[in-house]
Amino acid sequence: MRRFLLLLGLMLTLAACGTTESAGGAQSGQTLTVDGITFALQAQPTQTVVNQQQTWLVTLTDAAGQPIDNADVYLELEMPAMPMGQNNPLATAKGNGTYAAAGLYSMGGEWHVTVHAEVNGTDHSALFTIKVRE
Ligand SMILES: [Cu+2]
Repeated sequence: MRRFLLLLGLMLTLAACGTTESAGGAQSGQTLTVDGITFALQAQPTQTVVNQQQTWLVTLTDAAGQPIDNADVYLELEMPAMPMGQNNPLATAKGNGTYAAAGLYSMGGEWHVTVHAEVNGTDHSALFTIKVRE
């Protein structure tokens, strides 16, 4: 299963070019541009279900469309409705502007996923809203 997910991740990474939304709807692939940096967030599996281990793929590109590879990236997972404790998966650089983090949502409902990218000493962040199924 894990091997399959890794393979799937690779395929999604390759398919990500120019694709901001896929068949799974807005939450399987979202893009935001903040401070001239474009944050593309993809979840795997694309169907986001509570307490299911998943991978987030973040791809960073600069204003010229070039991948940003020198960032320190982590996610901040919060529910706007209630305090849920700290849940900040660290992302690992995969090359070509892509970073991968693993973790899970501990409750169904609406989550705010803030992607932090520290580039040359400055923190840039983009907030994504994700609906997690029970
Ligand atoms: Cu909650």
